[in-house]
Amino acid sequence: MFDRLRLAAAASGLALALACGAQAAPAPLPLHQASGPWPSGHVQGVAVDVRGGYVYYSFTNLLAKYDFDGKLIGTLVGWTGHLGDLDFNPADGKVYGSLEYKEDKAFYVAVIDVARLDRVGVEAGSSEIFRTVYLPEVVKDYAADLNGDGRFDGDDGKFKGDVTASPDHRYDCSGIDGVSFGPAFGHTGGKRYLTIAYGIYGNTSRADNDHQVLLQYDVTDWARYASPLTEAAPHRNGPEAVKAKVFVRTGNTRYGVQNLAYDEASQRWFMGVYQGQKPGFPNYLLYAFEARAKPVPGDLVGVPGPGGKGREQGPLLPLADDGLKDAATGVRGWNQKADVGLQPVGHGLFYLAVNAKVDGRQTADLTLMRWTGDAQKPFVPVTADERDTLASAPPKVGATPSSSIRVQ
Ligand SMILES: [Ca+2]
Ligand SMILES: [Ca+2]
Ligand SMILES: [Ca+2]
Repeated sequence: MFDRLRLAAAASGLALALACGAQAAPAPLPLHQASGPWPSGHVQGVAVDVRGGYVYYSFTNLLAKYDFDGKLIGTLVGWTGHLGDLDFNPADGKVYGSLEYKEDKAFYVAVIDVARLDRVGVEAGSSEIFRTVYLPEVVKDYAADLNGDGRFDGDDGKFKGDVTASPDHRYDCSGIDGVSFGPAFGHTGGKRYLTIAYGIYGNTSRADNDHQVLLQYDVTDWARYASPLTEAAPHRNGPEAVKAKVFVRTGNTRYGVQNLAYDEASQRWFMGVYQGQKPGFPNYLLYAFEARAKPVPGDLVGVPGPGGKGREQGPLLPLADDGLKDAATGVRGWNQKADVGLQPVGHGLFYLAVNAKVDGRQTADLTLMRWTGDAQKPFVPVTADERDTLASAPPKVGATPSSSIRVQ
């Protein structure tokens, strides 16, 4: 009897698996996709579920889900914080995004069960699909009383008109934005870690804000922290420890790393930024570092050491030896807009977003592009033929991007 039941269950499971397997593969990667106009903040980042065939857009206080045909599948709304950059985690099918409440000194990763986002206007606060994990490490740096006057001067309205005026915030941390999964720093393979980049205020008169700061977390046991967010009483459930914390010296960029993305094809991390304003730096728009580069302890230039003596020491990652090069600083990068949407999708293909405001509403336009290796023009749009050729080729894992097609 039980055996028969078990057999029946197995048979129905098989039938289900066959039905799923028989489902049409998603449409090919769209060459273009548009989202909006939305009555929301501007687009902050995109995430792509390549196998499932979905694109996710963060519009600050709205998350939109589309399929590869451009059909709107659902939206998630109803928070007042700042949802920034995103990434899709194929291991659990969830979208991870940075979420900031500066006034509450509360920074979270939003963990969104996007498979269940199937209609427009889902309220995050009352839905089980929206969970948050608190990040004590970020709060410690953001809320540091750096000048030691016994008071934390935070971004709670008192610096209205000039949010960079606070003398506090370690490393000038303004919170978090860039989010991406990728290998442990110094490695190209193995387990994937959630990697989160700080926002950094654009105070051009400070010297301690010239590094990007990146944290890595193992999210395997994050179910124990993931909590519903009640904005009136922000929770503090999150991991005390980070797996890694590294520094990358690019020169100050306003609000740090806007978009963080790990490209499997080139085994390289990309950081899209708002342009910095310090005259001593080249102020590129896009920077990169190699996954294989080992963090090396060294001086954090401009950051005073303990007791104000010497320089603070920290694990440093060098920028990738590619792209434009500033002779004075040695800083390398590209002048490529990558601040509101940068998402590699394999085979040297990337989505890049541009944003626009139409009658007070926000739009995003995505274009599928390929890496060129050209320092002046690192990405160009692909045609359907180029996409199909690249996407059907065996993945070129580990190929240096610039070695494939170099047009200098
Ligand atoms: Ca942003
Ligand atoms: Ca202070
Ligand atoms: Ca990202």
